Amino acid sequence: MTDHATTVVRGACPHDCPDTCATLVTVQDGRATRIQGDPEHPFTQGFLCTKVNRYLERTYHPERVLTPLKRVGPKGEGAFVEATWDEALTDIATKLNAIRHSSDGPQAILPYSYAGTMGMLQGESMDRRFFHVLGASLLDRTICATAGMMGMRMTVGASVGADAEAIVDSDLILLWGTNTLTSNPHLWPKILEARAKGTPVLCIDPIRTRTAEQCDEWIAIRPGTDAALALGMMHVIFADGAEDREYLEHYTLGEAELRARAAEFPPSRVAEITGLEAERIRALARQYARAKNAFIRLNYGLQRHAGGAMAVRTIACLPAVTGHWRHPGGGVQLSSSANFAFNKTAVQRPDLVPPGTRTINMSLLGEALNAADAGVGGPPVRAMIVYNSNPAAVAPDFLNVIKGLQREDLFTVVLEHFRTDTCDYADWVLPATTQLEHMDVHWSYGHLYASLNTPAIAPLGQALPNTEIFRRIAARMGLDHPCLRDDDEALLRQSLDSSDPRMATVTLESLRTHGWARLNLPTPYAPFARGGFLTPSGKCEFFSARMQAMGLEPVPDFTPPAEFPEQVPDLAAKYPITLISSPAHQFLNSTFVNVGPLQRAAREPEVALHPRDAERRGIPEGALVVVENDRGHFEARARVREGIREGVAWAPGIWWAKLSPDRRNVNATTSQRLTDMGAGPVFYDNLVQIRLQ
Ligand SMILES: Nc1nc2c(c(=O)[nH]1)N[C@H]1C(S)=C(S)[C@@H](COP(=O)(O)OP(=O)(O)OC[C@H]3O[C@@H](n4cnc5c(=O)[nH]c(N)nc54)[C@H](O)[C@@H]3O)O[C@H]1N2
Ligand SMILES: Nc1nc2c(c(=O)[nH]1)N[C@H]1C(S)=C(S)[C@@H](COP(=O)(O)OP(=O)(O)OC[C@H]3O[C@@H](n4cnc5c(=O)[nH]c(N)nc54)[C@H](O)[C@@H]3O)O[C@H]1N2
Ligand SMILES: [Mo]
Repeated sequence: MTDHATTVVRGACPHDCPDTCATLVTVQDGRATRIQGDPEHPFTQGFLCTKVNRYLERTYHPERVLTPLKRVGPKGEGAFVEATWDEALTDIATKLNAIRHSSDGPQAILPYSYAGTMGMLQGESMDRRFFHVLGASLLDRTICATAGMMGMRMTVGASVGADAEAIVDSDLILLWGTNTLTSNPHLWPKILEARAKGTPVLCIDPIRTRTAEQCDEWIAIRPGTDAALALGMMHVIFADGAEDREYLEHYTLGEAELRARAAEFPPSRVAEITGLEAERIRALARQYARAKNAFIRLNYGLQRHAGGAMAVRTIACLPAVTGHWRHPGGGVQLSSSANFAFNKTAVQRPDLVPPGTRTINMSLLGEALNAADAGVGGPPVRAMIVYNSNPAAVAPDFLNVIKGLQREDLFTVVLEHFRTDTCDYADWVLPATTQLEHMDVHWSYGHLYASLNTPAIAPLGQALPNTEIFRRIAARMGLDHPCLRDDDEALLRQSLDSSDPRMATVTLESLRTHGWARLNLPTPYAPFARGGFLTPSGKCEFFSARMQAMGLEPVPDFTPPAEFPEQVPDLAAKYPITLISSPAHQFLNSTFVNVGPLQRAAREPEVALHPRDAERRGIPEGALVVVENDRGHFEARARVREGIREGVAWAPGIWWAKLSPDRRNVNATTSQRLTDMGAGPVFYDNLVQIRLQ
């Protein structure tokens, strides 16, 4: 540090990613000049991803929204004029109060948010209080992870799993439905460390992703069939007598039922379901059983199918069958989120929700905006306040969502950094601060460190933190509950006011000093080494009485995708290709799509397909194609490649519709069906046809 005006500010990456990096932001004369990963943070390891390396470019982007914007053209056109905060707040307060006091009442107002920022403050604090005091509809935030979360909850009891840092000591690594190098890149150096000691790394994915390419083996499973593979592995393990009898006896519930179910899945049957060779299934099972502490890294890809929760649940049984939980580095990890015990009750005040308030599933936004009674009883949705989300791009069944957003009688307010697709339908766009400009505190879903984000620079233009925007709207509406006046510092303190022993190391003092803190858990952490499962029985529940009570199959099973060709032969004759639209390397969901170098690196909306599928349709490499089904269609550039299963296509990333050739994106083809548990979307359970444009 040579210049006196130069400081380095500790921060946290706010994005929806398991890695939740600790950042160091260099500030010179009030301007951020550099962002880097904290070299001391054990998971960040001093590097940032392709996207967040461009965070300053995104923050200072010439197209940042820096004043309130009022719509002047028709909805969807994107014509706005600048306005003052005073004009914006007056109009918004007047409109929301009119709805609140109308016969429809406050439940006609819908919040819509997800994880644009994962921060405790800017993501889920004052906003919740505001909507709770107002009595607005509640939002069920299902769009990403609820199916998998339920699968874990029913089996091991919570979103808790093997400690990612302990993977370095694992003796077998299965990357199962996860594109690690893209979606969880900071795990990769740890995987390489294990591999240097001789640990094999296998990838189970219908697509030969950049991760699969680096692995010792790519196991090209058919989409949505993972539960069958796991049951086939158990079949072989039980048949060989390779299970851990002692672990099973002490720490699991329903062994007999699981054995009986696994018996129904011999490798020959599993081969038919999964499209893998029976011999390969046997070998995988034996390799797994021989290992002592195999690490299964699941991510969310395989739960975006109708049987997604069951798939996660079934795979999560494997380490209990073989006793791999006994050793650090052994087990399954989907998420580490339930280890964090921030005081959400204090921060969000669920006690203020009026009794009987309805809940609307965010994955059914199209339905909610178009149904007279929002599909769940109660008044139609007359106003929607969107923040930390871009539903016009990310929600399933795009055409229905757009039809809803286009309603002239819907009052829409969007808090944003940029004029996203959703903003084009807004009555008001309000300028929000980025992570460099506001305070926040973060948990993680991929490791065990909490982190503090200290603002590095002053807000640009007239941008305000989400918390402050909700405080101001509340005040202008005349909502006078004192909790609506707490400032960010107070919210921060309340969030850390936790009596949970795991949070003992996560204090304001430790966070202010180091920027981050590991939860008060042993290092390395083996959560279920001696049982202690978080289920009602305290055991790993192969048999789930809770699922039985919900009317669901209580024992692990294979639940086929809703659009599984064998089950829907007529549909499959018309639409024979399963379309997976998983994350693009250069984007974070629909964030960063408008950042020049990242957009150029991602080129344009693309769809990769197998050479035989391409040939059959007369599609040459690079041709413009239409991807379609009965729900809708979108255009993309064909990429013909071997690295994909026949019958599967891959359209990476959630492009902004307005930056796409036909002003639509992949969600024009996805459905509003829901998963078996958790009421999540089934983005990859999606049959399409592809033809030359
Ligand atoms: N660069 C980048 N990183 C991201 C994101 C991003 O958009 N870009 N998004 C973030 C978010 S919100 C999330 S939730 C996570 C998601 O992180 P991941 O879960 O890793 O990502 P997905 O793409 O959902 O799934 C990963 C892989 O699952 C495969 N897959 C799809 N269906 C199946 C199946 O049925 N079985 C199996 N075995 N594999 C299947 C896909 O081909 C894909 O390669 O990533 C986060 N990180
Ligand atoms: N087809 C298909 N659709 C998908 C997926 C898929 O794999 N395929 N993935 C799904 C998944 S896993 C997820 S998690 C969802 C993601 O859906 P979203 O959570 O909506 O994610 P983003 O598209 O990144 O949009 C977040 C928006 O929040 C804004 N933002 C960021 N920080 C702040 C802030 O501090 N304040 C305010 N006001 N705004 C902020 C960003 O500018 C951005 O426009 O998409 C889902 N949709
Ligand atoms: Mo997600």
